[in-house]
Amino acid sequence: MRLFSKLSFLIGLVLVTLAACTANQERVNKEFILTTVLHEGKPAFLGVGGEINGQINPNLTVRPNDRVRIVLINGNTGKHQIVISATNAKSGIVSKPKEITSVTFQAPATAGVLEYWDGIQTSTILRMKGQIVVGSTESVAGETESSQPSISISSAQETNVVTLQAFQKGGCGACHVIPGVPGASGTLGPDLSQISSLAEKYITSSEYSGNAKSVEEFIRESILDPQAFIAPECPTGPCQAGLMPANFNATLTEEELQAIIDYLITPTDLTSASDSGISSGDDSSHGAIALSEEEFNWAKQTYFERCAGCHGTLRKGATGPALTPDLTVPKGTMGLAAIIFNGTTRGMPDWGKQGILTQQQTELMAKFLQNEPPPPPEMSLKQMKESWQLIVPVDQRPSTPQTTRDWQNYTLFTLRDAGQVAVIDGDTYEIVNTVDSGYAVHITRMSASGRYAYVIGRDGRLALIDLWMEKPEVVARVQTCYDARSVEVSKYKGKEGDFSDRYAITGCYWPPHFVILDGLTLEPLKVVSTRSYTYDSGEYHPEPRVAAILASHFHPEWIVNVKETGMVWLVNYTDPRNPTIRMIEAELFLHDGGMDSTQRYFLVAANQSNKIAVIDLKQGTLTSLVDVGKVPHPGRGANWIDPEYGPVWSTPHLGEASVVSIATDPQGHASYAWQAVRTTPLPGSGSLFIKTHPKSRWIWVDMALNSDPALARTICVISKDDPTQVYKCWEIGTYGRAVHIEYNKQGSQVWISLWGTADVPGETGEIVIYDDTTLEEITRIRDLITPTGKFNVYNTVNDIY
Ligand code: DHE
Repeated sequence: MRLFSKLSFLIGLVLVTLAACTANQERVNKEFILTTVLHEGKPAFLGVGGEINGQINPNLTVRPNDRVRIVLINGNTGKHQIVISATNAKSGIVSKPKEITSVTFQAPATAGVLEYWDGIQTSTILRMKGQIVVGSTESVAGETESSQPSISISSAQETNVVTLQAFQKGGCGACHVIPGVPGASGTLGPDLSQISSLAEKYITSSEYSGNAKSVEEFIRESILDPQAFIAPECPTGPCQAGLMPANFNATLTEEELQAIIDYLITPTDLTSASDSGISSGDDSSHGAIALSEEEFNWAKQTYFERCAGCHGTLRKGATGPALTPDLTVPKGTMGLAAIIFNGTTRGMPDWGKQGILTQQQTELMAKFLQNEPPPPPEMSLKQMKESWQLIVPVDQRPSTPQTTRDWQNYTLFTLRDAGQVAVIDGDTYEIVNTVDSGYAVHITRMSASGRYAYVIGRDGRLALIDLWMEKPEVVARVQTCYDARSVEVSKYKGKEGDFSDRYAITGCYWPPHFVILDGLTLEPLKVVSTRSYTYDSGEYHPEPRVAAILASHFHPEWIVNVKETGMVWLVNYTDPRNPTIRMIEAELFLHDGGMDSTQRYFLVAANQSNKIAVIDLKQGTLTSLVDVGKVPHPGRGANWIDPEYGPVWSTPHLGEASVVSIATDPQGHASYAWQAVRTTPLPGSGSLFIKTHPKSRWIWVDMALNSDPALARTICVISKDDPTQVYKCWEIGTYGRAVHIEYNKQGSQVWISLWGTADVPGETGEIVIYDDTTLEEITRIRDLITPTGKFNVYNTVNDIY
């Protein structure tokens, strides 16, 4: 029996290492875990978990065409490798105790029997081999049961197995530290190492709001009715109400619940007692994370729509953490579902609480995340050209503006969940037209003349709108990728030529590339991959996403921010089919940014590095890396004159409640230049955008992603005369989030979105317009579907912010 020692812990280890051991990115439908043991004096494979648990050289039953993975844990010191007959598939070689490897292969299309064996221990090959039975589940299950020897398990061992399974099923380790439980090192909830003594303290304190009279009752209450009492201390600060799932009543059996309670009161040595070799409850090995085709496709699409932006299409992490199976499987379905449903204080949205995903859907997503990420498709220039539609050729478009409105004072509003853009007259507040654009529209940029608007959807679909038409309409469309965030135009006019309205560029998250297009027709001209090496350690990165793109006024160049490699690429578009690129080393996780008031310097947030990189667009060099607060998110930032430090550019933060201002005047205020000279506290974190205008005395800032709903719909203004503190904050509505600020052309009014919920009548969203002098509300444009970003034509062309 000692041969199976510590096997339960090995399971945890398997789960941690699973993805790393798997080269193949395709979805696995069937998974088995084997370990090596001495059985009756000879080496053998032992099945771990699920239907093969405890069986020597088990038969592995699969269906035709299943994608099968066998994970091998070395149970001793010998060298081992799994080889599959007739497929050429073999695992790596393990030689140290607990070392793990795996092999993934495709089962044949027809029923039959394959063999697996140890490719190293050839002298004992007769003992270290088994069958892979390809056929219907019913026909092979009986065979498996009857033909394989198995190992009996003591009742003490069984109890510990139930305990481990219960912790795994509850996903407790995702949020709590629980000594002795594999992978239980979460920091979202209280550390449970000393829960007995803490429970005694809590139930006798005056703050206690529950009904428990004993430690056991306290733990039971905490699991079944988590809102009864919120523990005061969590590892990262005060514990948050609503984070602990309230559905354990339905998901844990009484036996499992009692096992958890007993263990937390009196932890036992699960290690020595788990000689049985039984799984700790890993659900990956027995299909609990399996999804039907339909569920998998839904989850894949939902991941792309909701999660890929922060966690990466390949799930390797970016703004949010990596979500590869080695990291997700140890958290378990319930642990992951809890995080998806409730969100986290570190910025993960509460998809369940917001009513966007149901409990069942969060569990589906949790299962999806424990599977290997499906490989996303590439896109060629040919495919882009096939998607290209020239709806109104250039010579059939108006030669002069067909409207009497001041089209330069149009503001284009993203109606995010409607997949539309509204063109609104800034003088009359009338909606001039609403046009269909891509999915979850992200941003709009204007051509250098202002006549054309380029709208990019998250699905990589780009729409070109002609603002000179009496009713602005889409004149061309194209799709340049599957996942995009940025678009920009050629703006340079000077000694090196006049490139106004000539070219456009889209920046993609997936595939990781940028595409140069004809600015008037959207014909795709050139695709350039950003797959490359990180600026610092030179690691190859398969998915360096294109974040912000801005057009330089100093050279015919675009500033392309390559997020994961930390490089700013200056792409010269003079000859767009043969572009030259100057690569500037900056900092990892470049995201969004804007220019200083002279437009010579570009300031971009390296958000997860808590820095702002300053690029000199005249010289094409990195000027400085400035330390700011946690997770800066400037949008394009705000330029203004600080009474003490002269011209500054400011950014708020997602991760802390402050606006930091960086001095930007190396000529007039050399001693302050490129330093973070001022921090103005805000009432909350979660800021996405800041804005001002040269004529304004205010700086406006939102806190759209604050977890407190009241702060999320609050806007603050800071006075340029006294920037030491906010001047005033107020809620702009009774629901939703106040997000993104824009001025009208005159710089006299401020437009803010109240971002609601698409399917809640009366709360879908509106635009609130304020007088910038008095801060009084002027009017509201109501019943818009989820308005988010907004872009005034004149201000966007001239980079006024
Ligand atoms: Fe954005 C700008 C990426 C979520 C509204 N956003 C940007 C830019 C990038 C980016 C790279 C800079 C573009 C440029 O200047 O060329 N945004 C991302 C994400 O990866 C992220 C975090 C997650 C995602 O899934 O997309 C994300 N963004 C959002 C939102 O949830 C917002 C609030 C609403 C929405 O669109 O769903 C949102 N992002 C905006 C807006 C801008 C923007 C309004 C332009 C700001 C400006 O003033 O120029």
